[in-house]
Amino acid sequence: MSFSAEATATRPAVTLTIAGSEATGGAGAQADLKTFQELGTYGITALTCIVAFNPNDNWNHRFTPVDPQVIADQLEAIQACYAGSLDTVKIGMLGSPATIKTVSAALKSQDWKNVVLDPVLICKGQEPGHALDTDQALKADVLPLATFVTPNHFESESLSGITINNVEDLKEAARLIHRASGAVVLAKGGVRLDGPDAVDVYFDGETLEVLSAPKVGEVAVSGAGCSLAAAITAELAKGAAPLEAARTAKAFVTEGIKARVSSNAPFDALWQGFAN
Ligand code: PXL
Repeated sequence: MSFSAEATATRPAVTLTIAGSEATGGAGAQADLKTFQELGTYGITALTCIVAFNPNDNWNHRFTPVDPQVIADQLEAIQACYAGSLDTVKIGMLGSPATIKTVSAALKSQDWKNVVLDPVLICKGQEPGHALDTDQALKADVLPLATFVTPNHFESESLSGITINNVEDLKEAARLIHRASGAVVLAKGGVRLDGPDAVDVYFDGETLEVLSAPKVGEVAVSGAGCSLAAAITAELAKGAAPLEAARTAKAFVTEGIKARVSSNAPFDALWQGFAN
């Protein structure tokens, strides 16, 4: 293989993630970029915050927001650089109302084909109360811009306003979130619902489909949610229909969980490179 500077005939689809750094590499922008690479899209990143787990305090999150002006600068560079070819974005952890304002202003400054929102309201180990003002701002300023939203169990309860104990509840939540946002919804039960399978509910306003795969253990793996939404983003950018993107993403994440990487942290991390 030769590495020439000449333009290649095929250009990869460009996928942007607006997300936080999770320093140990399991979740956040790192998971998104690895997923984009594996699925053949050209990944770019605007960082919203830096998360550093504290090994001396139960691996709790230390959260540092990136200055809103610095977020705006990154997005300005990205949007100028890829004007005309950037139409697909994934939104991960935003973390504060100020960040949400900055990101929603940048999103509104251009047209998008796909805005995939992983409405990260809370991470493992955080208190729900921390997320309430972020929750409100996300609903008001970003959810209306989303074309595809991937809430987990907690986020589905928060966005739908109902309690979710089983698949029927998850279906109802998916319908309610679709009605409120107009977006395609993949509401994730993951390991949170009882039973042998990890069940997610897809609803696009017409088609309701339960996506199911045997659970790989009963413990949540770091990066599963990020990688799922990133895989949906990559598939949509390559032209897949939403249901097909969701199916491919679910299969990708299931394989990535099977190949998970353990470390000295008390949770494993999904490995996107399972095929290598
Ligand atoms: O998995 C949710 C998530 C997203 N983004 C960042 C995170 C986490 C969880 O730790 O740190 C940056």
